[in-house]
Amino acid sequence: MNRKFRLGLAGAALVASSLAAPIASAHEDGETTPTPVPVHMTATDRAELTALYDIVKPYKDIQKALADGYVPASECTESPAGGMGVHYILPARAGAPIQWDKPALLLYMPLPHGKFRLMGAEYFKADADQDLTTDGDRPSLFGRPFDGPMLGHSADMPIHYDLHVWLYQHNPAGLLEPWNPTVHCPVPTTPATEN
Ligand SMILES: [Cu+2]
Repeated sequence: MNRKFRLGLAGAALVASSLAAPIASAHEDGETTPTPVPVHMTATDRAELTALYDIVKPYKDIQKALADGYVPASECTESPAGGMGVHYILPARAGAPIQWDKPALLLYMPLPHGKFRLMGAEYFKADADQDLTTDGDRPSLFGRPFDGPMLGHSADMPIHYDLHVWLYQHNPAGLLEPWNPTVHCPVPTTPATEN
């Protein structure tokens, strides 16, 4: 989700990206080099994160995502800090309790000819009290507190927390950082104008 209105509570987690060790099963498909899993993670966090690569992998085929009920939830999203691509959301999961093996959103880079390349996943949790100044219900996954609470990015989206995981698109800012500086949305093609 767009971070235009993001509050700055998650900055401390930036240190998470500085210490790293390789992850074994991350990129057998060789598409990109995912950000290594930080070494400070607990064994459980590392195991879950490693498993997540395989859980999300079938969604490299966007038809699989559509068949499972994911629907487009944003245009290609970009900020000065980087991009997120296009969000696809599974609405039932977005309203359900956070489960590490069931991310509510998928992140895709739009490609020419209507194709999409899977970059990662995102978790979403509505803020229980809808108050930007309190964060007593902030979730964590993989040892990383969610970003937020932040305003919804559309009229029907509540104040919420979210967490991005750049499984299949290396993020030099960190595996769990919201914006990926390597991601740039395609320049929209302007229709040819008559002279
Ligand atoms: Cu996002």
